[in-house]
Amino acid sequence: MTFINNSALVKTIQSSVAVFTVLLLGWIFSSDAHAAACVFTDNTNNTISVGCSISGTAGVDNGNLTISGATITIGVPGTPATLFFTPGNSIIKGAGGSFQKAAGSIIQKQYVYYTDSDNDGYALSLTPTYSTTALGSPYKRRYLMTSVASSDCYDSNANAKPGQTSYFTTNRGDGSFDYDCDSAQTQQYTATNNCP
Ligand SMILES: [Ca+2]
Ligand SMILES: [Ca+2]
Repeated sequence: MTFINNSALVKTIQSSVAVFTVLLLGWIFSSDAHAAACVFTDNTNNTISVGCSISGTAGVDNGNLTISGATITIGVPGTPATLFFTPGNSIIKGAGGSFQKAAGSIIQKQYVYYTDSDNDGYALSLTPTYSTTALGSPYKRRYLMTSVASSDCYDSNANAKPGQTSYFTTNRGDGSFDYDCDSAQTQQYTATNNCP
């Protein structure tokens, strides 16, 4: 067995450990990319005062966004993101407010739409459409949707939608009686009786 008793080697290892520790702590504490995801509320003015991060595309539909005393981090290196605000609204930098944009990340004025052909507030697809110009029907702005958490199972009949509690005597239009979008056709009356 060989024992190494080389003070230069020991110092090199010690300095390497120190450098690694500094880098690790820097990575942990300097990056807002690990901040929680920003939470925005549509159709009202939002104020962000705690650092948060954005991945993908996020923003406020029909409301102003004020950043104050905190940093909004948009994207991470290698994965840019978009912070949007809608036409007629503003992004306001208050005292101590800032943005940290990864390369390729943008702040953009644009609309966010969903396709809602039957105008029941539920979209057939939960993938939004972003546009810098206003779009008409069947596009509906996100803040006007009833929900973008559940999709419309049939976008050609406004009575067929998530949460529907009424029953109907005719099919919704495609032969199905699934009006509440639970992927089942539920009968209101299931008992069978003989007429006297
Ligand atoms: Ca719909
Ligand atoms: Ca529908």
